[in-house]
Amino acid sequence: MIIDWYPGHMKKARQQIIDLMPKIDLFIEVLDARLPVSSANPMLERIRRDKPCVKVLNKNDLADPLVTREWIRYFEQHAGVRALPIEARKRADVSRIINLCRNLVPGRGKPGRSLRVMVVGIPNVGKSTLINTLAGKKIARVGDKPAITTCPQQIDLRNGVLLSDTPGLLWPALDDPIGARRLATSGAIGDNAIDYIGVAQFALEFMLQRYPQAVLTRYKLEQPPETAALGLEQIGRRRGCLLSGGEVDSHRAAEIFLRELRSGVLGRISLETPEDVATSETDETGIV
Ligand SMILES: Nc1nc2c(ncn2[C@@H]2O[C@H](COP(=O)(O)OP(=O)(O)O)[C@@H](O)[C@H]2O)c(=O)[nH]1
Ligand SMILES: [Mg+2]
Repeated sequence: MIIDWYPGHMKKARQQIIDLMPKIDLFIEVLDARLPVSSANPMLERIRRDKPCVKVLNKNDLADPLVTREWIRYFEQHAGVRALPIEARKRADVSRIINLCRNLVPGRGKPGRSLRVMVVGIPNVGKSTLINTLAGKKIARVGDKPAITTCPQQIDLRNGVLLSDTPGLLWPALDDPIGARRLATSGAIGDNAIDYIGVAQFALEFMLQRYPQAVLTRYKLEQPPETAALGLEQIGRRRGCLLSGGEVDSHRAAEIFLRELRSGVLGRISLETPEDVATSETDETGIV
């Protein structure tokens, strides 16, 4: 999945959401539970103003449950916001979203006064999957490059909720280099657009700090490698990623490591915590 976001695309996507605002009571913002701040686009907070928002932390099956609990507490401190960990394919999780939506907009969600909802988020967080589960049928294509200029229709979910069939598309915010590398690690950025080895080294360094045992066990390493570059080389050797001269093919090793990390075989991993985000905000303002 590659989406090339140019200023023109961003302006159009933003305008599309702004144009629909008068017809929306509430946003369902889809975030990746493994990186719920880096997978958000702060522009949404600016344009939604006081409009209520249910933040769904999707791909909960891949995220560290303890960290996800911290994130839910973090988001629920904000007025007009509720947060929920979900797996977008699970009907039970998705019914909980509808209940939260009703609670946030008490006057709506009844026959004649439907609750009008729009799903928003950056590419690859699971918007289409969620819309399909909400609608109970396949109306949005999963894993496909979304069209930005289609004419949105509302779907009657027959439970007092009207859902925009086209997700509000936000672009990944790549201005913070650490956030961008977390996004690349998660698979949210087209693989052709990333420095594969650099991202794998970033991810491995992170794993060796936060989840060292998962790496040691998975790749049968006796002790933590001194650097991520050395670690990637050891992983490459373990997996037989060798070039003709016997050297490790770092690119293949990087591919294997990132694929396995993303698929969950190294365990449930969260790439950022509320504390990480608070620290980086302090750094930016210079008040360390
Ligand atoms: N593990 C996991 N994968 C998910 C979940 N929800 C969606 N996905 C996968 O994430 C990818 C992107 O999903 P999609 O719905 O197309 O995202 P969109 O670009 O935001 O519309 C697809 O491969 C989905 O199968 C989830 O809860 N858990
Ligand atoms: Mg989609």
